Amino acid sequence: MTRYGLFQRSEHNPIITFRDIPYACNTVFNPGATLVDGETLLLLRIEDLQGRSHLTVARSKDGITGWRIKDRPLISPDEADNPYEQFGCEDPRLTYLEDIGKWIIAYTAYSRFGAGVALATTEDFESAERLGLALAPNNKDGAMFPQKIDGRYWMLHRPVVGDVGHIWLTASFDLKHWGCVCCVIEERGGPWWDGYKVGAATIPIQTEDGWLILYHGVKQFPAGPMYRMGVALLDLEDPQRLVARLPYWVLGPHESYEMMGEVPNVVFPCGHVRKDDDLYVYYGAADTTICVAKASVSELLQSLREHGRP
Ligand code: BMA
Repeated sequence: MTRYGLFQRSEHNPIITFRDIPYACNTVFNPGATLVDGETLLLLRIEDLQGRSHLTVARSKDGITGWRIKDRPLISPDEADNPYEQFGCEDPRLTYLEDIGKWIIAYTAYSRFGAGVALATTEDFESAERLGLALAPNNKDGAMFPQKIDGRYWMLHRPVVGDVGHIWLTASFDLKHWGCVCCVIEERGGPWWDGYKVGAATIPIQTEDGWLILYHGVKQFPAGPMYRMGVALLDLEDPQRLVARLPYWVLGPHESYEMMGEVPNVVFPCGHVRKDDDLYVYYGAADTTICVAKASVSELLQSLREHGRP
């Protein structure tokens, strides 16, 4: 792994490209991630040759090499007569909920109505059951917390109103009805690296200091947007309270595979796998390939203690 700052990129990057997919496609990016039976499982966002995205399962023993990729999608806009995902299923985030013994897949359902947050469940990643749209358009970046807090399920999400996109929080007793809506991480405006839009990256990570939140921040340049990753901390018992946020980004487009592609200058993480103190973050590079970078959870927390503020 090559080390710059808090995150080190794998020397195998990009770890998955369209050439690894066992059927014809355009690009593969923005994967959700989880551990299943000790193996890393990625739910890949694959863009087909019509321009629409679907979600396909990949597995690897070490999470970096030797990917075994399914030859058909787990969730695709074709298989369901679902008007809210006719333009595609994008950017999945995977959360295992012990109380129901299933993973929740939160993904962006894209249609002529705009982008909304859809949920599905799976027990084995062989088949998935749709719960439908949880949050109406325009809304993206749904990322569920891995356990109930105060008797409720919680989810980060990013509604867009006009040109403004902050990270909000919502809660539910039954995974169907969502309420208790509040804003937790704001875009910082002006020239900030996360001044234009922010959205959850991977699902929240439980630590001794609070819920560690990886998020993407967007800065608008004349040549187009720049997507980078930052970190923040929410209170463990009351995730509505922002405890700290780093002023600087921790991963941004520097390598050629992040700066060139379908959409240049994008690192867009949707999944992580934690192995003790090591955090492997899986991200889409330039909306074209999949990469991984590693950080130490204790170093991220130390940086937040030293440089973070609410
Ligand atoms: C966001 C999402 C992501 C994409 C990113 C960069 O709005 O649509 O899926 O990776 O833009 O193009």
